Amino acid sequence: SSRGLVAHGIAGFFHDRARTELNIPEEISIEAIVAIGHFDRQASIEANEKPSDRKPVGSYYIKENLEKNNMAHTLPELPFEMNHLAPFISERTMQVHYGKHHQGYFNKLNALLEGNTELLNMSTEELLQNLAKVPADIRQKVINLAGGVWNHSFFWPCLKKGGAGPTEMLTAEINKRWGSMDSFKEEFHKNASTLFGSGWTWLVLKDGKLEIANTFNQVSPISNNMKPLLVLDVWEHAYYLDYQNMRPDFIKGFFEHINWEQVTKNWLKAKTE
Ligand code: MN3
Repeated sequence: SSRGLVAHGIAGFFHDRARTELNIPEEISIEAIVAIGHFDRQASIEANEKPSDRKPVGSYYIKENLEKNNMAHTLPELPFEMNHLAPFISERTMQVHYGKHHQGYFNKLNALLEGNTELLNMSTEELLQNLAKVPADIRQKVINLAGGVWNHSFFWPCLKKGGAGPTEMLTAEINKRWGSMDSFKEEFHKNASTLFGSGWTWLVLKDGKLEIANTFNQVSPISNNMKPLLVLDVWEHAYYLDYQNMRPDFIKGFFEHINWEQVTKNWLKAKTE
């Protein structure tokens, strides 16, 4: 059945009904709400309902929160064209990875949280940083799905073809920590190539220090007080069409496609937080 979204410009006759059906607290003005759930269009037509009889179900969204959260759980635009990274990452891989996997995490997360206004009004970042607020029976699903959303949204801007190297300041920090850029790459490569199964290899700021860390499945370092600066997705779906089982070749290509401007931005932001 099709769903009609009850969104912007809700007709006046709908206000009271929406407030009642969706339990919108008195202190929230109807103008502050950007979308109030949805109604079942097909069922409504079949029942020969007048629009004023339609009952909204689902959730209401607070406009201010949606803006703050960049529309809560909607897929961000890719910062480049699908074929931008080829042949390092082919257009086909991008279509599947971004269009199916990343989109899939959004869809499943939205479906999971449907009806839970408190959680829907938290950004993916807030969810992952406040897992204790998530009911225990859906917590693992939120780790998987919100992690899948956030990690991929963080990953794409880390990639770029033909970018410049790290800034002098960041290079100095990496040298201080690993001795040289080559040693940093060597350790990153080792982490990424030996991660068993599915996961991510990160450069993070942890207690103010640069560290390389692996996370499994969709676990995000932001759930563990780390501030991500750079990441590589080493799930098979990230490279299998282009490299089959040769993950090390994919990692080698990654070092040639790091958006160091973005990493520097992440680093400067992490340092001041
Ligand atoms: Mn992935």
